[in-house]
Amino acid sequence: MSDVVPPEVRPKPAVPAKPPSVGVPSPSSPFPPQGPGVGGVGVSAPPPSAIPVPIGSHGPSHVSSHGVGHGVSHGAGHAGSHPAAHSGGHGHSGSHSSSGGSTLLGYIGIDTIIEQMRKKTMKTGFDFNIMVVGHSGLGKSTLVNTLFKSQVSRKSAGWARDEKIPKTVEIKAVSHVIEEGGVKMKLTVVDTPGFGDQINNDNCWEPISKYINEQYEKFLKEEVNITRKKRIPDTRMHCCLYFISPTGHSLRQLDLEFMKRLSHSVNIIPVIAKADTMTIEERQEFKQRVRKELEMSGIEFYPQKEFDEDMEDKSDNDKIREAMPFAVVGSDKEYQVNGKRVLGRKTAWGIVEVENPNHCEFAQLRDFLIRSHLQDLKEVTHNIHYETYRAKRLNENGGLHPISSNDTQESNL
Ligand SMILES: Nc1nc2c(ncn2[C@@H]2O[C@H](COP(=O)(O)OP(=O)(O)OP(=O)(O)O)[C@@H](O)[C@H]2O)c(=O)[nH]1
Ligand SMILES: [Mg+2]
Repeated sequence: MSDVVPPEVRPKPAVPAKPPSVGVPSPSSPFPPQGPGVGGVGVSAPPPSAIPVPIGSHGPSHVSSHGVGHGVSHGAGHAGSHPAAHSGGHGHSGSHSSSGGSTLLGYIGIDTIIEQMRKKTMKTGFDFNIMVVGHSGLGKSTLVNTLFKSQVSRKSAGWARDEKIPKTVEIKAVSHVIEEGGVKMKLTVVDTPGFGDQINNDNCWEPISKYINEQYEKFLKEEVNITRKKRIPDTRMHCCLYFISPTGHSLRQLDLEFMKRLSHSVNIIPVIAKADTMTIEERQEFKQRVRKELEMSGIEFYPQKEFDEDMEDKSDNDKIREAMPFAVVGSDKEYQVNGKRVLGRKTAWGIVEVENPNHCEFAQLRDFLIRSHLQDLKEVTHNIHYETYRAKRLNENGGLHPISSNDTQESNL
């Protein structure tokens, strides 16, 4: 893993790294043991314990989170050397064995599963899908561009600099295959039209809710097909960045309503838009206020407390929950700052640097999404949100039987 990324593109994660948990969780976990769709790695710089795991439909992802965490240093360091070391004798017997059986056999090689999983992930790659939602004009489309032009995907830097981003009028998915250290991630960001402009904003969440459910439906249809694809393309939304207007005042009723409805079908990550319009104090105060209002309205955003798997998870996620919602700034323009090209917004009093943690929390958001919680976002999507949709759909159909291809059922989940 050490040759994966050159050190200069590997800044320390701005949020505490969370070791990815893979496959079947501990018995206390709320997740049922579902295979497909899970898997993934931190893209830019996985924490030491972040080992890629396959996403293939029935890949060997059934390892407990602790198993993976421990296996990494062992597997990564020794895989390859072990088989040779053991072919000639029992040099390691005793040191690796804990039960009577394995004492007799010596080293078995269970820890090489990590290396095997890593190789599989390198081959298959994985999908990661993000959606941006919120009131009109809050910088959603700009942030989509920022994500692709920032350190998430430096390679895609060829763009028309002076092109103004038009108002978004339809749901649009933009995808990019990003490759790092031989691991391929297909990152899709789904841009949505802003809402709140109409005189009547009733049910303005419907098109977005429909889109989310359509992706679940697509996946479900593939799953219940008699001849299933070896790997089902995953277009399900793994998270939804919900843009909050930087008003400094209470959240709008529409925001609360929207988040409440969506939070049952997708991982909601609230973000404060256009953070450059607030002072540091205003930003801190507003963040606190938003957290409180969300709590009072019973809106659970990601990472949801109820899905913390253990105390370590809880303590890591508590820190993140206290830092949310991340206050972000978006831009697709580059400027020269101290001899370096940076993404930023040029103002009369200076340049707001998008990826500078002293200026805004975009880097924190990016690290949280990709370096520490990517795997977990995929798991919660698959094991909780998709599972809820699937159970409801299969019940509606009176059991497990294939759904015909012209069945255009839409769920009101
Ligand atoms: N100050 C500031 N302005 C921003 C930021 N991000 C985007 N903008 C500006 O806000 C305006 C709207 O940006 P868009 O990205 O089109 O906003 P949107 O949310 O996609 O708008 P709709 O498609 O209408 O929903 C543009 O003039 C952007 O340059 C930001 O972080 N700070
Ligand atoms: Mg837009």
